[in-house]
Amino acid sequence: MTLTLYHCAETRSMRSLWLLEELGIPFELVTMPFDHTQLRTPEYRKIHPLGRVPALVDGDLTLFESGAIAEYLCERYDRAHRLGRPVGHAERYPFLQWIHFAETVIIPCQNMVQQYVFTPPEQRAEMVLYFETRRLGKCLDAIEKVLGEREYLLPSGFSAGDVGVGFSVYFARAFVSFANHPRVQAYHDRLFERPAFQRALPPDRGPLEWFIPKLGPVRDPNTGQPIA
Ligand SMILES: N[C@@H](CCC(=O)N[C@@H](CS)C(=O)NCC(=O)O)C(=O)O
Repeated sequence: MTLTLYHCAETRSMRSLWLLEELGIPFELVTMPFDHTQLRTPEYRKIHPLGRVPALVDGDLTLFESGAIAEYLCERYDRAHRLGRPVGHAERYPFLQWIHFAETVIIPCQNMVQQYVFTPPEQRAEMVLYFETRRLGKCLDAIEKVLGEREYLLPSGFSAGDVGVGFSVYFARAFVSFANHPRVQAYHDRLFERPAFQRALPPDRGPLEWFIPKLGPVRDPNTGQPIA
């Protein structure tokens, strides 16, 4: 078995790790610190040209987009189609939509991490924080609406789409209150309980502990309530 995942805890590579855990297939995990000490080495940039995570190596194949990795793992290793929806399946295109919607949800969060964690307080752009929080809220509205009809994003049940979007929802909880999104809250809690999700969490620290203490006061622009 030559399947190797390059990973930083609780970043987008958690999607790939969680999916591998759901699939229950053997793989090698290379966990790196979320800084430039290993991500930007020439050696790692031969695997991921931007020096980011995730990257997946399977024999001669190297992939470095989390959505593509999800599609590949489902097509190559999900023989029973528990997590994927193959070509010809009635839910194929909604499935792909949710795999990629995961990025739409995480991008406002990424921009807020850049603002809150990597930008000195005096240089933070309040309007960026405001716009991104609003944009994140709209994403949660869309998920809330779908979950009004079912427990997971697709009518037939849990899929790799929930892994992608679910990680983004897990991450989003640091920046927005779910008070106005009770179904998203229940979805988050349902996913959090999954054994495969638990195995994808870092063993040595609490949920999102790597940045939540650095956020300071975060207020939801919709409710005015403090978040973290
Ligand atoms: N669209 C890419 C984004 C990858 C990405 O930006 N990963 C972040 C972690 S969430 C990263 O590695 N950042 C490190 C850096 O930019 O130095 C994917 O989904 O795989």
